[in-house]
Amino acid sequence: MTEQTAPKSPLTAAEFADEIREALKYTQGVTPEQAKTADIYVATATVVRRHLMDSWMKTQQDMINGNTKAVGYLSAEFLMGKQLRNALLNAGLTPQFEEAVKDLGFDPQAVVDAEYEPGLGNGGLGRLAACFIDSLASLGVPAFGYGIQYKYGIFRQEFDEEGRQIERPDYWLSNEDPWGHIDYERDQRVNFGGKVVEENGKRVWKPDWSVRAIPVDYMVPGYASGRVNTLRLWQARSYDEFDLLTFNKSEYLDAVKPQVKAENISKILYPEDSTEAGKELRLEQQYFFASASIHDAIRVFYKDAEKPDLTTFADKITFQLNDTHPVIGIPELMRIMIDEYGYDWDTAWAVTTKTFNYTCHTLLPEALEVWPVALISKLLPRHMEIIERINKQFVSELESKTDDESKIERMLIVTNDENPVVRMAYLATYAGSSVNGVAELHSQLLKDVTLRDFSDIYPAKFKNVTNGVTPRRFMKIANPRLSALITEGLGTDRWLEDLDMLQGLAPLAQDDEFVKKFAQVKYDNKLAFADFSKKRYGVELDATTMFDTMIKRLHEYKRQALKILEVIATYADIKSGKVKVEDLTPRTIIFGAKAAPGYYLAKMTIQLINNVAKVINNDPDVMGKLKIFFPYNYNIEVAQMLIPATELDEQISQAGKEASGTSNMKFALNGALTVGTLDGANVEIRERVGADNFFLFGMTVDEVEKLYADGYDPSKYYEADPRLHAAIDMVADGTFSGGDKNTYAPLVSDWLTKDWFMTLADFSAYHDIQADIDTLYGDQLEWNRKAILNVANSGYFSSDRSIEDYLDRVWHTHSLDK
Ligand code: HBZ
Repeated sequence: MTEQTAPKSPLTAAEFADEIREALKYTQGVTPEQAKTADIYVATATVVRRHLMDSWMKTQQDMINGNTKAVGYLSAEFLMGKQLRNALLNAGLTPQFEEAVKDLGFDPQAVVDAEYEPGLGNGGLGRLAACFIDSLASLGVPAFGYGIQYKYGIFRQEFDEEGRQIERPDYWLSNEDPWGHIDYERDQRVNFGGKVVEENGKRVWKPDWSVRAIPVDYMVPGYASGRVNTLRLWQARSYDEFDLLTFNKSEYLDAVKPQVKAENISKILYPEDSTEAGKELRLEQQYFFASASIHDAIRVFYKDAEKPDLTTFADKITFQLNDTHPVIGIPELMRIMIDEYGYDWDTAWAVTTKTFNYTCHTLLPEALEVWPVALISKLLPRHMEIIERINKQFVSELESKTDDESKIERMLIVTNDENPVVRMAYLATYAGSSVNGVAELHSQLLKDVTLRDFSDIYPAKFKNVTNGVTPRRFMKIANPRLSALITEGLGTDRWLEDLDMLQGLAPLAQDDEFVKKFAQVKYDNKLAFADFSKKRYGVELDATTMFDTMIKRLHEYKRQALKILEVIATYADIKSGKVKVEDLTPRTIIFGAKAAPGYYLAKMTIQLINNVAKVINNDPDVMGKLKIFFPYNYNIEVAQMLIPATELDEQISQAGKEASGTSNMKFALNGALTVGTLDGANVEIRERVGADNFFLFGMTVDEVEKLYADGYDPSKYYEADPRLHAAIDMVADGTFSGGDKNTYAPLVSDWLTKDWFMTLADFSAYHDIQADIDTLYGDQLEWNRKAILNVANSGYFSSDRSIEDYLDRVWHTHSLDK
């Protein structure tokens, strides 16, 4: 494989091996003979870090000393995935690594696999943050990712005998973390609680407890840019580790109480992906990292000056709020400027409104975060005062712009009902310079529906930045075979930095020889995935069947139920003899999904899928023509194996509910065809790859709205479609629960009486499109031509392009090297 433009390191493989030996000796204290694979991994990571060190320090210096405004990406989640291969690629050290490790007698892939995947995110939002910091570094934009170093990441998922999801703690730090550098000297104090008093005509916050925020720094190496940015994740520690007095009285547990309270803050990532847990601890987490990060930026950019000139703050850094989780940073910057540095309100406001921008990632009203005034008052009393004042100022501003009182009432940042709450999305929209959605359709719906009143009054704030994904991890690393073929087809590997170059593949879709090579790559990827599933999960897969995949968090709006009902309906057709097994296009249907632990129907859907799998996979009548594989604990590692092996990608959410989706982009870039609704970024993917190369079905946003308005009755669809009827009956009659009719009763009852996301209404359309899919699949040359066109026309979905759009439309800054 050529790596023409990847940064060339002067290091030879032999030198690399020597450095690994040295690291083994001086950091781990083992000889190569004693070393285990995990030791080689840690030593290699140490070596790679050392080689990135000069670029890291230079990037920091250039950022601090230059005039280029930096980006602070504030995110409660960074779903990074394993680091080693990415760091090697970006440092230009992959070939030397392969050779050196083999020379030392180890298998390079085993060394890479020895890394434990950090799971510091729930899903799309967290992974997007990881793709974005990769692109920021690759484009040479000075940036910090700021977040929390949770001790426990997203739970490890297991399935029990009954097919139910079990959540196990994910203690990812129980192994050595060679990437994180803990920096005790650059800690920050974060205060909580207490009260606000009047002193010399000033409001003074007297907090009653504090936590020590300690940064753990991760390098974020750019690809071929020579730049290395920083991901700074905060760890919470107590100031009074241990209360000796209490301990001496033998009250051992009480003695560690303050420590426990403080450390709880960075203990666990909330496994929520849609609704709020409503936990006090969660607000503590949000304030903890927002406050520490803002203070940190002041420290970095004003070099610890006693009296920094914060009127220039917005020229030093612009903060992107990744959803509402860091929005408490807005009153925090106000407070810092007014209370800590003595600025007046208007000056603080002018700086704050220039500093923050907000990205919204949802359309579900229940996912828009609100915090009870009572809770904020208790935890952050001074911030509550500031928010009240912002709200007051907002209302008078509105009164000057509109006479519509009900509109003003609807827009209030602090509601004035019996149990008032602060609406964080509204606070961010009012106080930020810009608010953006994450795909064209989503941004439009934000303007037309979710934040309509705001877009009426502040139209210029509303922007769109369509999401993207990093081609380094999700093509080059995940799919080396396709990457090599693309490089061969284009005659260069520069496409990894300029993904629009994939366009050059379009003519090759007509070249049968190239198409066959492409088909071979897909087949080899399927074999590799089958091998992985055998080794990791003990499940045999048949690589000659169509690999049909649905991977995403389990949520009703995403409609995993639609997929499984279609499979069940086909099964029912086989059992009743309506369909001859021999006529079926054999498919392997693969699911990957975690459900929020408290999300009852989502968990029940997981259980159903597992039990449908058990029945269908073992029924001789099916003759192996349909097989369901649901690997537990879907994560980035599994995604990297599965996406390159997938032929059909399921993006079947109810129109108007998926903000964007990002796996849809990864699949298209890896040559899968999509079956999908007109939702999120599917719309833009279809526009780009061409309607002929995308399986579209289902209601549009307008049709969905109309059906809600007319009164939706799912039972009508059940009565009207015999296949749907049969499928739901099979779930209800105990076929997938050992004859027990109660097991899935809540799910069945929800489908027939509520079905909020209209799974039943879209069922027939979804079934009809399957015939088109099967027909095309029967002509492998045609299928693969279309798959190539998907790759060729999806370059737009690089996160490099997303970052360019943010630079242009939102941040108004640029690369250090410009
Ligand atoms: O953000 C996802 C959207 O559902 C998806 O359409 C989009 O592509 C992606 C990136 O923009 N949203 C999430 O992943 N949201 C969360 O994970 C989440 C986590 C904690 C919350 C709320 C939402 O409290």
